[in-house]
Amino acid sequence: MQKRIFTVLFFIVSFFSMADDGSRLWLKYDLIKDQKQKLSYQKYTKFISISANHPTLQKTAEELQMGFAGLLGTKTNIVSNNSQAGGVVLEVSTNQALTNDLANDGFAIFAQKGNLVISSKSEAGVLYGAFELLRRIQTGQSLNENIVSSPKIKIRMLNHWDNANGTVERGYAGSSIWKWNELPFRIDPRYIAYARANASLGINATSINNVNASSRFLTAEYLEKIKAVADVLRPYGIKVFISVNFRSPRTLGGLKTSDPLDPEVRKWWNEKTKEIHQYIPDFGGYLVKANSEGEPGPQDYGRTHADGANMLAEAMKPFSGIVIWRAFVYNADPNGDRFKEAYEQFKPLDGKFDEKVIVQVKNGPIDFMPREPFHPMFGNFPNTKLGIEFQITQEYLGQSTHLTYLAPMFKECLDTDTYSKGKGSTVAKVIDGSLYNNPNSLIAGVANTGSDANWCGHPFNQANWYAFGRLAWDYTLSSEKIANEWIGMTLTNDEKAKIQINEIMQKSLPTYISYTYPLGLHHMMGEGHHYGPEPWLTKAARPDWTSIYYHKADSVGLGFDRTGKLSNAIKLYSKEINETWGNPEKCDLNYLLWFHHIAWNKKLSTGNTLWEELCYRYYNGVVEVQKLQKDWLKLQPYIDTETFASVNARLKTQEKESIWWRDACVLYFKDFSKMPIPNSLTPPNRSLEEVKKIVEIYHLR
Ligand code: GCV
Repeated sequence: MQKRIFTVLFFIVSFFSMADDGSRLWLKYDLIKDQKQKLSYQKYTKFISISANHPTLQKTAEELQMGFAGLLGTKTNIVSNNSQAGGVVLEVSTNQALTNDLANDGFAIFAQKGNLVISSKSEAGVLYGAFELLRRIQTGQSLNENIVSSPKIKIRMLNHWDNANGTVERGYAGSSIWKWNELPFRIDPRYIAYARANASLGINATSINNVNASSRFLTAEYLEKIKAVADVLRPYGIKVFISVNFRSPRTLGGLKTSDPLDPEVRKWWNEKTKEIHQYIPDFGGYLVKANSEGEPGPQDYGRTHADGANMLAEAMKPFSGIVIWRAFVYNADPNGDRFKEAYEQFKPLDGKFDEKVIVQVKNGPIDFMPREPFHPMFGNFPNTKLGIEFQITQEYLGQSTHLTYLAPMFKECLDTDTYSKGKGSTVAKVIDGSLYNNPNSLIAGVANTGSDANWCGHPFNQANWYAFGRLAWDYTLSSEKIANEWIGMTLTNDEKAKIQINEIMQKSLPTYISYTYPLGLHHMMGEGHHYGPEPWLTKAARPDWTSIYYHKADSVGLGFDRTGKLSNAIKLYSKEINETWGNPEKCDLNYLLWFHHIAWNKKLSTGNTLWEELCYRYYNGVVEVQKLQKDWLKLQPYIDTETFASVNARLKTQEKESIWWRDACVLYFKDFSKMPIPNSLTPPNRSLEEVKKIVEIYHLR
């Protein structure tokens, strides 16, 4: 008897002291401790009723069943068409007053005849409603009010940069989640966990492979593997897309050309598209990176991006799929300005793309830099469907070691006014289709998932996947609200701790920018790996891959003059934007060096000279990281031990590397400014040569 009691006790103790490896993401469903709260939710747990036998409704019911078991400790049966009270009713309906105005994937949740009804016009909408219900229970919210919600953007997508060999381009969380060598026969349970996590946010599309695409993904062997993944994702409302290599008709089809106007090439794509649909009948479509960074494309044959995209659109005509064509293009012109190149290549094509084509534009004109002004294509292409692409993986934002919460950055871009149709013409309204009456709206995020147990490397990087998904559904949500939800579901529901963690998250991006790219500096990172500082990078495979191309430091000052002398990129924006960003006296300091070459001794609105302000910001960034470290330490009692230790250790690295960035940039620019570091700051205790050595180590083979 005693032995049995001991064994039971042992299991209880080891269960509760078990460290959390983060694998459950924000879908932990741990038991709610507050009895009153638990009781208030239990009144709807007698049953879960589904109105039709549909795989998505079945998955929805199972998710609720699992959620209720974990959160509320109840065993809830799934029934069909129940007529009693006290349960959750899942229904696909067009008749409810509340669902009338909903978008197809929208949902309503309301009490009716003693039940809680989740209603939508589509099965996927019911699934999203169920996840909303679980979110509310997980975060302790009341269910007394009706909930009505519709997505603002139609295609909410993750772009995986995953390769056939299992590596992930710009992935910082292990290898690819797709186990190509095991597919199609073994279905890794993580595919299901991945589908649930995305569905919980309303993400409904996934492009499965790197945009630097291998033709291998179009072979029958790989289509069978992709089909196996698509079959797992389908019940969760997620469509699969494939990134394609434009040269595939040659490499795979044995044709002499991949010219998009060649009839044989067109025939090849038509047949390939048909073949794909035999494996994946609801195939989402193609994602294409063409004539960019060495990738093949229609320009190789003297054709335009529109020629290439429209050829694929033609192949897609018999089907529901679309073609997503990326606008991330730039030529290696030492005298040009990369800022303008996508705009200039695409502008003559406005109105020439097939209606099945969406042109996917990065949020900023260069390349996912920590803070970019919005891409000038937004608002200037009234006759082209434009989608937006953000990067969730933090290539330039601390990768897996720096705590950087990205929702404020995504929102800053979406909320900026393009003024293209007068005040209020925000980037978000260009994207959601409302400004130019475009029904096929798209938002994509480059995924940060990998094989690490916690999916994303840094525990806080999960919040960026979460935030992207929530904003893709509704970009009006505040970054504070999103963070609060994520913290509550992932870290702790202690109110005081939640406030402190939220503060850490909100401060994290300005802190990161302060010690890396203050005042609108950009593109000064280590060559190739894009980690750490390398402002002295003068030679690279292309001039626009160096740092000096962007910061233009000289004896006079710092920054890229985009107002007419070197480039007139500012003119791509509206008159209103020219009046602010175009004027160094009025330009938001956060964007100053994006648009202006400012003299070192120029007094800024802060009262400091440019040089002083630069030094203060670099130094302050380090101080802020040290504060983040201290604030995190105070949270230990509220956070699971493994997560706490992981963040704590990463913050130590972050502190060390913030000093690295500060010393590298201050010492390097000092040689140009010829001014001393302000007296109130302690000068670096190493020389520029010593700092440069750190980067050399990174390049050692
Ligand atoms: C997939 C940047 C990255 C590349 C990436 C490219 C793109 O240049 O460094 O790794 O390639 O963007 O978005 O196509």
